[in-house]
Amino acid sequence: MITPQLDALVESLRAEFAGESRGKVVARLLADYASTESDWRSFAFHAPKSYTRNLVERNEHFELLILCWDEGQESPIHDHEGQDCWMGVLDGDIEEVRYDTPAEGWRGPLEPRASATFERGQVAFIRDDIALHLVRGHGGAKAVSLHLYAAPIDACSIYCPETGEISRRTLAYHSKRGELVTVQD
Ligand code: 2CO
Ligand code: FE2
Repeated sequence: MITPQLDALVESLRAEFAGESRGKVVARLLADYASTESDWRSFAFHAPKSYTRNLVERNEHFELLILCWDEGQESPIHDHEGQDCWMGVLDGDIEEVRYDTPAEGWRGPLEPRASATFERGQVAFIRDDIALHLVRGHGGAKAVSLHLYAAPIDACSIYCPETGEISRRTLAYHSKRGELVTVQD
């Protein structure tokens, strides 16, 4: 797989996270890549069952993923394990719905706090002390997004919108560097 611009982005991110100013220019790097490049397409796989998580790079500092959202697909309401999460839009429009984290032990329906739509080249940021969120293609349409977690996350908590019930979800990869690793129907 020949992906020179995506490789260049990974190298720039590596240099950024190796330095003192952890993550300071990450949003700009992701925005520059998302708004101008398209060599991510060889790493993007849509699947009918759920949105897919496609690994670009993973090291001790960060994890870079391409997420593909097919028509009508959305994430559960979830947190990010205390890590920083940037989300840039590569194709289509992405909607993010934010929720307040319920108080410890609280159970009941979760009400959205805010919703925002991002277009190609725009970058959103979230962390657990900001909000929980749900992500989907705007209007149920297809979309592709670029996610960076610092540090990598292997699982997260998901919240039932009707009851507030919390459960754990393992975060799997659909592909790694363009090679399929799971079969989804
Ligand atoms: N955090 C979700 C995941 O990694 C995607 S929503 O954007 O952060 O599957
Ligand atoms: Fe998320």
